[in-house]
Parts: sequence; C-alpha cells; structure tokens
Amino acid sequence: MFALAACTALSGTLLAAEEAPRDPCARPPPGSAIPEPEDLRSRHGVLKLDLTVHNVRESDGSVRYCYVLGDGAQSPTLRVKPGDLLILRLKNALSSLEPGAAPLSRGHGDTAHPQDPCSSGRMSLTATNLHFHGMTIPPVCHQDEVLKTSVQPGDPPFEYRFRVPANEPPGLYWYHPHIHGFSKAQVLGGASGALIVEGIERANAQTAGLPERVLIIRDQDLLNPDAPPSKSEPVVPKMFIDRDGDSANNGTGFGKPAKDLSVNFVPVPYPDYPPATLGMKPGERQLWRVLNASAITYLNLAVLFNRAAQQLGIVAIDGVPLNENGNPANAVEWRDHIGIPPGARVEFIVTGPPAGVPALLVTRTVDTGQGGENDPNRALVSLVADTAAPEPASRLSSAPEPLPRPALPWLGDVAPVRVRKLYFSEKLSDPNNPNSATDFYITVDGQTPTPFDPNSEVPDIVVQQGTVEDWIIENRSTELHAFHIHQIHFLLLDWSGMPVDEPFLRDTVNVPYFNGRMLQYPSVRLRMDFRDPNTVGTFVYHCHLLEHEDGGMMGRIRVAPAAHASERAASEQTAPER
Ligand SMILES: [Cu+2]
Repeated sequence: MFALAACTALSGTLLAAEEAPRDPCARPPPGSAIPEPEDLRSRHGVLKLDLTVHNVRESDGSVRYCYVLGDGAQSPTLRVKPGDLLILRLKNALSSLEPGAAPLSRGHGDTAHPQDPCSSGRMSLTATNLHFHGMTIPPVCHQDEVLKTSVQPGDPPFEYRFRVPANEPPGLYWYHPHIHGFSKAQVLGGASGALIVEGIERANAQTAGLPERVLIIRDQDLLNPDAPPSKSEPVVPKMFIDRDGDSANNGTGFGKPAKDLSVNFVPVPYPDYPPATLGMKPGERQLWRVLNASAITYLNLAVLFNRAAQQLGIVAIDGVPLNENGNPANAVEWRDHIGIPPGARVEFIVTGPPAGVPALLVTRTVDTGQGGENDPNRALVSLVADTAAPEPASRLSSAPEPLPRPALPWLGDVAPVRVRKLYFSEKLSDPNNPNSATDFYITVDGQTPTPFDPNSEVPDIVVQQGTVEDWIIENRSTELHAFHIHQIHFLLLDWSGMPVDEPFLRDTVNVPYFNGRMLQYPSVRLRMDFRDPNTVGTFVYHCHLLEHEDGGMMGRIRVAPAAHASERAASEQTAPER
C-alpha cells in the first residue's frame, strides 16, 4: 500500500509539474551568459515558420510580450538570402491580462464580429501585426502593411508571405508589431526579433570567415525603480519625472535611467548594472550585428579594455553595407563609439580582449535634450577572454563570391525632383495645465499640426515611384527624435546645415533637439529614394520613440505608380484590394 501511495503521490507530483503553467516569456536572470537567439535558415529558397505572440504579467506587475516558436524558443533570428520566399504564420495568443476588462481599442472595427485581418484596422493592446523594418517589400496586406492589418486573439494564424528582393542589401533587419497607439507596450515588453539578409561577406571581404553574433538590445521598465543610484556614481541633481513617468534627462550622464536595458533578454538593471557576460577566445575577431530594439532608449556603444575605448570597425548601418558611391568597396569605418537610435542597426568588427584583461561593452550617455528621457552611462556586457569559450553558432563564408554592382546609380548622384520640409513638434494638450498629456506631431511645413489619424485615408505626402526627393526634417521640440520611414532607405546629406558624406544608407536617423536659444531649428537633410517599384502603395514615416509614434508623431505617404506605368496601374486598381 505504501509503495502504491508513494507511486500515486509521485505521479501526482509529475502531473502537477507538467500542468504548472510555463512562462512562455521567461527571461534569464541578471548577470547571465548571453544566449544566442535560435537561427532559422531558409532551405531551397524558402523559410517557413510558425510564430506565436504571447503576453504575460509577471509577479512584479510588469507585462512581457514575446514571439515563441513551437519548441518554446523566443525571438528566432530569421536568416534569408536575396530572392528567397519568407512564409511566416503569426498566431495571436495575447490576452487582456485583466479579467473582465474591456479591451482598449480605437480605430475601425466592431468588437462583436470577426473581421478581415487585412482591413479591420482594429487597434488595441491585444491586436497585433508585423512590420519588417528596413525591407524594401510592398506595403500590402500579407507583406508589410501596418495601417489596416490587425490580427486578433482567436483569429486563425495569419500568413505573411513575401519574396526578399534580389537586390536587398545583405545585413541586419528586424521584425516587430506596429499597432498604432500600442506599439510601445508590445515592443517594450520584448516583441522583436532579428531578420538577416545573408551575404554581408559578399559586400565586404574583410568580414569573410568571421564568427558572427546577433546582439539585440531592448529596454524595459525599471526592475528597481525605487533604488537610490549606485554609490560608485557621482551625486547628481534631484531626478525629475516626465509626464510618462520616466526619469527626465538631467544632463549629467548619471542617475536613474528612464528604462532598464537587456541584451538578448538578459537584463542589466539600474542601479548597479550587473553586466551580462560573453565569452570570447582571446583576441578573436568577430562580426557583431547589433539591433537597438528599444522602445524609447538611444544607445551610444563602446567597447572598453581596462577602461580604454577600442576601435570598432563598422561595416554596415541599417542593413546596408558601407560602400563607395554604391559599389561594394570592402570599406570599414573605424570608430571608438557608435550611436544607435531606437530601431537602427549597426554591424561592426570587434576584437576580443587579450587573456586577463577586463573588458566591457557599455553604452555612453546620450543627451536627449531638456525634454528628453535620461539615458545615462552604463555597462551592458562583460567580455571574458577564455580559450575554451564556445564559438558563436554562425560563421560567415570564408570564400564569398562578390556582390554584383548595383543596377541603379548611387543615391547621392541622383538629382531630387523636389525638396519638402517636415518638422517634429510637441504641445501640451491643455496649454494651461503643465501636467496634461503631450501631443506629438510630425507635420509637412505649411499644413496644420494634427496627431496621426488612423481613420483617415488621406495621405500627408504623395510622391511618384521612380523619383528621388530631398526632405528636410526639422526638430522644433526640446527633445531628440528618431525619424524613420517604412519601405525605403535614405542618404543623410547634412546635419543642421553641415554637409556630411556618408558611405551608407539609413532608415532611421536622429534629429537634434532645439535648445530654445538657437537662431534656427536643428534639422537633417535626407535624400529619399522612391525608385524601387516595391515602394508603390501607402505607408508611414514616424518617430521611432514609440511613445511619440503612439502619441501621434506619424504621417502617411502614398507612392503613386510611375507616370509611364499609370495606365497599367489604373487598370490594376480596378481589381478589388486584397
Ligand atoms: Cu520622438
């Protein structure tokens, strides 16, 4: 009897263990070794996967979001080649997390009846969709459309299916949800992952044969919001809190950050910033592909050996390899620190520390302006030289076939058909109440500032496919913003009136803040490339600080078919929209 009872008790325990709800969004503890995201590679020209998005309220009250594969792995790295077909079936397993709570929603939609995910435009904390950031793919449903596409909990898996353009530059792209009004909550919770277009070693032979690492830096609400700053830091002025409840920029480089950071989900929390750890063979060269998947945090990365900043060899920014007037030129730009706006990527060559030398990946403070959040100096990763360190899972080909020359002329050599001016601005929703919410705008000069209206069908800007334009983006607010546009890349031509000569393209760029005393608003001048036929359609540009985007700092652009194609396009448009 005793044996039977013990056996029953044991099977009961096993059953309980099996039934205990596993946290699909579980994260490593602070100080952990940095895990590598699982690599999913295309085979015979196709990458097919099923991804489920979950959310979980943790015991500390914070809410995590995560993309999970059938085997439980989170945020896989999708590895595709130019010309490949990507088929991603997205299952929405989000819940309101508040029993009985009515879902927050705005936009089109009838909550009582299921609707076409391609056209409902329903925006709520439990609706989701995907944006493939940086990819020049069509802004249409099932590919890269974010204005109307909305997948609800309970919907069958929603299929994304697109072909990676044959001319997509090899480098680091990413995927994340883009539900207007709710992007910040989902991305801050961790909904993001890397998408790599393979072949960077074909654009830059200096990377051939290097082991490669994907490092995704995300932000999250502070784990220890009430802790005093570390005693190792200088004493700083009293911390102010902005209207979003984040620590405001104190201009010192120290003090409480607005958000904690994590590296591949290993948190590095305030106030002591215990670094995540990364083993490297002593002196080994690696290619690091770094994504700033933060919702609101700017990065300024440096690698320190014994506190001395090391040279980092930049080979690509925002997925586009460095080049010479559009031609791959094996170019490497060596710098001792690298700024990365939220949404942007940098791929660079790093040399591991010699044995016994203490080494750190840090982010240096970013001055976000009087109106911005506090982004202080902090450690991220301790680099540990170890002859027994495991090799990264992926290594670039050591005998690459060079990329062909691009078919189109270098963007810097193409004359713009017009110049437009847009500006970022902010206003209190009640000018008489300093504690009222902030309205955020991006406005075409001459139009009236209005927050982005998800129900509007009217584009703020219409351009023609096949053309190139110069856009001046001005910042009339007292905080830094990060301008991003879907579908295309641009060339930064000047920075507050100073010409720059960059050998790469971007899809996200910082726009410096107004300090209240300047004679002119700060600005950037960008050469916008609408030549690719895949850009035809309606899509968005916005600030990539997601609380600004959610708050209205977004505009709508329509790329009309090229003039010579207008007849054909007109006949195509008589077909019903998908
Ligand atoms: Cu902004």
